[in-house]
Amino acid sequence: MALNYISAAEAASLIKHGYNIGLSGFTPAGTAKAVTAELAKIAEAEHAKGNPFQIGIFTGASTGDSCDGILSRAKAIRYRAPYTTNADFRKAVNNGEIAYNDIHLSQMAQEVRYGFMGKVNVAIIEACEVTPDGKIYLTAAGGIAPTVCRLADQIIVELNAAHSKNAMGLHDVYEPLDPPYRREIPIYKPSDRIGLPYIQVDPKKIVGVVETNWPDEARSFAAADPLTDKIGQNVADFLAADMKRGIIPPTFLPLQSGVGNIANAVLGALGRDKTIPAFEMYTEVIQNSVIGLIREGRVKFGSACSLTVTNDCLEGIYQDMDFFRDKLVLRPSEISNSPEVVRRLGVISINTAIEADIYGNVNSTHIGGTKMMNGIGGSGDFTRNAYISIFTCPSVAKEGKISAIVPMVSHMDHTEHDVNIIITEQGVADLRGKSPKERAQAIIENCVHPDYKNILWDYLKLTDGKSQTPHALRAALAMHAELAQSGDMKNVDWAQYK
Ligand code: 0RQ
Repeated sequence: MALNYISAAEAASLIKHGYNIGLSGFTPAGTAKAVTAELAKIAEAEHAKGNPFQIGIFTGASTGDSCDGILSRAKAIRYRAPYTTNADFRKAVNNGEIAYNDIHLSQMAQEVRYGFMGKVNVAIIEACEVTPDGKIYLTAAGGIAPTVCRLADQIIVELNAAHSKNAMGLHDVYEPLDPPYRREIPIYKPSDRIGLPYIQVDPKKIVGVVETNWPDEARSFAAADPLTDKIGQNVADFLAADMKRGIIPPTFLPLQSGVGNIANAVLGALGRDKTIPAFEMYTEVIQNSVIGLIREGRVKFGSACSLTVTNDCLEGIYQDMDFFRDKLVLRPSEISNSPEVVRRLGVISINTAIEADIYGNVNSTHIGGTKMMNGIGGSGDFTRNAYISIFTCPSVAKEGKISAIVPMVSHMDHTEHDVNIIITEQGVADLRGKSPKERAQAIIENCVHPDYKNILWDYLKLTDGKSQTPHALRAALAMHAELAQSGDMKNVDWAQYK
């Protein structure tokens, strides 16, 4: 069956008000771009005529501006799941304009399959190659593409020349069966391949192929600075010490690391610490730093869902594919983030917190307890199932007016039961094997900024000091309330809570 080549505008016109669209991609890597950009124009034209036009978006993780940004500015999104990083989307969510369902990334594909979020009408899949017999070769990410391809009534392929055909072979496409027929996911080491290098679809469902040449919209990262370098060094020193003590085996264990500048700095420090042997990654995103470490031989293998790298870095990978082919694999997000596989492999997880409390609960998603930042992403998939779960963050934010360590988190994503280690530039709190009261001592002593240490010791004096988890409930969120009122948590006055 011949493929039907159409324009992005023709493809967008197939998407109707009320539809749910399923997208390829994970972070801006591998996301559909051209059709969503045209869809925003349709929404604006319909709105100008007084007609409603809104859709639901199901995707792997965040997308680029040509999806979440353009569509939220056009007020074309009714519903979306999961993780996102776009500033305009965030504004719309916090204004109450979009229903945002922030779920664990490993659960996205299965919740779509289970029917929790409604029907997938159209899938838009970015590819580096598509064949008339229905083989779709993905680009820089796995995401939920296999699932939405199978469930959607219609598939639109964005055949993007900005991705080299050398990406063919990078992917390992595997979709588990649903309960009660599900079996184990047979990955026993990060480099195991268990599926196909392409998605096989019924070619009759491919209603159009849109040829584009549109680079990924990945963010570039700020250069490491003394603060992120110190956090990274603290992580590397902690892991090296745990290996010396025999807690981490001498062969080391696979690492997961989140996105952002701190994650990049952590990987940099681990790469430099030659007491740590060359290691593997079983992670969701591979950033520039990991590619450098693979080239240097410090990272032996990288299993991930996406190559969230700058475009020059991606180009370098495509050009050197003979070198990278046996050192990288991209998987669908329910496999890259599978709790089952993470626990089996003994992955060490390293993610960034917005804030943590003195007992080890972590907030990864909300500012001031109510406003969404980005979402939980894959941090929960890895944290709860990790061999050692680590959270990093600077001890203060906003020029020291905010302490990242507070008496009680204003929103909780990762509970005290899941969080093993908290690391700031001040030091390391090892919470393993400790009771809540012991954890509070470790966190305040080792992680809190000097400006806030006495404030938190004084908070503990308001409690009975004896309960399993001592709190003074009226005062537990007083530092947040103080920030909202005076703009500086340091102004908190405990006297009124005595
Ligand atoms: O504000 O943007 O105005 O400067 O929050 O903080 O320090 O720039 O850190 O970019 O690494 O983001 C947790 C959001 C950190 C991210 C989070 C303010 C701070 C700044 C951003 P500005 P930084 P990062 C892998 C795993 C959840 C998902 C996850 C994230 C802004 O890492 O989304 O881990 N994680 N996924 O000033 C108020 C505080 C604050 C604060 C920081 N306590 N109160 N504002 N900020 N702490 C990825 C995937 O799953 C795909």
